[in-house]
Amino acid sequence: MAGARTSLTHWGAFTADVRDGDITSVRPYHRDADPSPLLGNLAGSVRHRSRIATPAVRRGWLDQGPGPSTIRGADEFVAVSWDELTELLADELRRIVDTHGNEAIYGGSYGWASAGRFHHAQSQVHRFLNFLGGYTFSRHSYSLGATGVIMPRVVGTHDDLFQRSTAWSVIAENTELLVCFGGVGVKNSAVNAGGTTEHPTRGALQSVRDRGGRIVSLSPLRADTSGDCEWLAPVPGTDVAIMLALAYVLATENLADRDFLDTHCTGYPRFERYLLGLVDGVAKSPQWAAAICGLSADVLTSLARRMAARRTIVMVSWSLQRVRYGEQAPWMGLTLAAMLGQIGVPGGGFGHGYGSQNEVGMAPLRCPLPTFPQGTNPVSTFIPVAAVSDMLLHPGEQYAYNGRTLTYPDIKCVYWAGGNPFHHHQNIPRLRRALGRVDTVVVHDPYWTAMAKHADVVVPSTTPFEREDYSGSKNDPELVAMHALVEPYAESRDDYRTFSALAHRLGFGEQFTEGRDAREWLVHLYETWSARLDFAVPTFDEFWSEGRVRLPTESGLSLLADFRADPVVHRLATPSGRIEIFSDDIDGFGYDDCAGHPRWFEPDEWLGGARAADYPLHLLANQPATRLHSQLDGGQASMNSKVQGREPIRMHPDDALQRGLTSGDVVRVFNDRGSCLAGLVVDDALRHGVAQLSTGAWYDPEDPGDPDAMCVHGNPNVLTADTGTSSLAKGCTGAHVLVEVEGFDGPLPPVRAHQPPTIVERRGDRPQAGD
Ligand SMILES: Nc1nc2c(c(=O)[nH]1)N[C@H]1C(S)=C(S)[C@@H](COP(=O)(O)OP(=O)(O)OC[C@H]3O[C@@H](n4cnc5c(=O)[nH]c(N)nc54)[C@H](O)[C@@H]3O)O[C@H]1N2
Ligand SMILES: Nc1nc2c(c(=O)[nH]1)N[C@H]1C(S)=C(S)[C@@H](COP(=O)(O)OP(=O)(O)OC[C@H]3O[C@@H](n4cnc5c(=O)[nH]c(N)nc54)[C@H](O)[C@@H]3O)O[C@H]1N2
Ligand SMILES: [Mo]
Repeated sequence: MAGARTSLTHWGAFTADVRDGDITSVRPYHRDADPSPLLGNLAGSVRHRSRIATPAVRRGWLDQGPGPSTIRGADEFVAVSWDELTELLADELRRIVDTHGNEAIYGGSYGWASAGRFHHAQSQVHRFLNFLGGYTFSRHSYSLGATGVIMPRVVGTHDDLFQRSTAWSVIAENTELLVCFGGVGVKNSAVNAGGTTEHPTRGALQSVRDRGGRIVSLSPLRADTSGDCEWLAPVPGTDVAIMLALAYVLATENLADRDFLDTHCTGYPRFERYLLGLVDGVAKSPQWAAAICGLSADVLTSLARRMAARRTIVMVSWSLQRVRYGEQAPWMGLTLAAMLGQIGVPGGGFGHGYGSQNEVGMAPLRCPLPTFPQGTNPVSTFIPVAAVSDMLLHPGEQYAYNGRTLTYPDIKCVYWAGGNPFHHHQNIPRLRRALGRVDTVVVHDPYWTAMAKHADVVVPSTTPFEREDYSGSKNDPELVAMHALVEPYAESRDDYRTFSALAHRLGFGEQFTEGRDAREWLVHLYETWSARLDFAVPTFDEFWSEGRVRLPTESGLSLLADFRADPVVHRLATPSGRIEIFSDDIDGFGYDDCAGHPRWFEPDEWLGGARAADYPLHLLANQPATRLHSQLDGGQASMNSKVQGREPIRMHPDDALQRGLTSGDVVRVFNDRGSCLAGLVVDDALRHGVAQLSTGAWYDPEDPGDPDAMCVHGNPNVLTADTGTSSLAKGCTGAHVLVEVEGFDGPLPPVRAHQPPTIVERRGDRPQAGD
């Protein structure tokens, strides 16, 4: 059958060679101009030793029953049969619901899991829990916690900023100056939620250069932009001060577009009073910003003048809002672009996340996608997603969020499928204590991640390569068939099958499955989708054998072009219908950490603050170039980058020299929250005083019984602060943290991150997992 072995990941489409039940090599999709190096993690991943072979239950939970426990993460597991697992888990869910109500189940289950639309773990778990009677859910994402709340308030949308962003083709043809806060990195644009078949970023940047356009990358790391650019390396966390200084030059040199500010924005005069120092006596001048950001006042002044003189797009990466006061950078970037008056002009204006994810700059589809219905949640209790530890540790407490006062529910069961909180959450020692408070932790995953090791009930899922599915992204032109490449490993099952069995046992099997198996759902979803389209697509069978369907897209978009052309007809979904440089609503909340207009707040974790006396290195805990988050950390591309088996940490030569360290050393990275080992790479392509340790090395505590144990592998989330962006959004702030680094001279602890925990057989007839 033609294309029988095509599949796809969040980082690209490919054809696979398989042998002995595993992928041996992959070839990227031939139409992908810039395939992702992350494809290198796939070979050997299906039968990797870190796979979960059988259902398993934590010894203490099995023997003593559900309840709070400090031993999670250090206990042994008992292998059980699927029938036992289904019975134990269904009974426990029934107990929780009957005793504590559905609100006591936290089913936010954040995480990326697989690109397939049917076996999308979050959709599966949410549909299941909805039929169970509901669950406490989460809002927003770790990706865009601050943006998700601030941008709808000030520009009336969140999704459109990405899905209807100015097309790369328009930038390639029109932009003269790209000013990229956080760079415009091709490492990140490798990835797109729901999969991708094209990677245009590198090519588009080259087209800009070929036309004589210039790229200014403001980032502590040179690697954040591919190819030639003007690299300005400010002190991390100071971008808002830089943007204010640029705005100050525009305001004081008569370079701001007053017409655009009058007709399309509201509140500029109030913001300008702050900018000029009429409110607090501090003019936000280039001299003021220079002392904060470490770039010279002349550089800032001349950049502002160049921006006003050319077709300029202000790009703000998502990383800039994953910090304390993260609401300010996207809001100020938008304000700066509004002052330049080029919003809605081809190739000018504002962009958020070019180089953060591949969808930005890709043309949107002209049609919907097939989707697996999740049903409705009868429970209305939710948390902002990164408040998970706060919630578990503070049941019944009130907190401020987006103009409201909410109360944390009393959670008894944490149910996770398709995410890894020991990857994504901050302050892991605190997370471990928080998880210790609940009665039951359930985790579905194909791999023994740290989250699975901290669970009571462990459900072995299949990988996307052991089942059938298809991709789907609102900004990718193809729907790709994900064929089953190999048989499921050991006793692993897809999440749909697990939830179907649980649903049957709990009495809502028919409602959950609607009588369909997975293949029948794929056909059903495809056929109901294709019947709604106003153009013809192949039948399911044709699609399945062809391996792909090409879908129509909208080309040549410029963000907010309609609004620019007619701000009355195309008013924004903000209270004023305009861009809100001053928001009466936000001002009215009276928060001391987010005011009525964008402004500079001194971060807690930055080199200009008091903490830097003890922890003088600014660590960027950014997304890894070698994998997607924690996924396939044991794969070849990821493992090749490790130093003595530890995640690489990059440091400037001066900082290494000062500490007597050289490349290849194992170092201890620490602050008052925790510590980890990492492998040193000395590199002059970052600003001095800055270190970089990507997320994603699997958490590997030296003593699994001690929540404060050192991670011997290099997970930066043992160091990061579990603090929200502000009272407005309470978004994730994991991007930055202050640390100190020293040589590690003791005997090197072994890395056990990718090994299964101890698993015992309950009865003699069952195989031992991990063999
Ligand atoms: N310090 C710091 N922390 C951060 C960030 C940062 O910048 N700095 N970035 C944050 C961001 S933006 C994000 S999005 C998060 C990402 O955090 P996550 O999305 O939680 O990370 P992943 O490693 O992608 O976790 C996905 C898990 O799903 C599993 N999985 C794959 N397929 C399936 C399946 O079919 N079924 C089931 N049940 N499981 C499956 C994988 O094995 C993996 O364990 O991290 C956040 N954390
Ligand atoms: N390869 C790969 N790609 C990914 C992911 C992955 O795990 N691996 N994850 C995907 C996901 S879920 C998301 S949400 C996006 C996230 O996209 P981003 O949030 O944009 O990604 P990061 O890698 O955290 O940050 C990008 C760069 O911003 C720079 N930076 C950090 N802090 C500052 C600062 O204060 N000022 C300035 N000027 N620059 C700063 C860093 O040098 C960093 O390399 O990435 C996506 N793409
Ligand atoms: Mo993300």
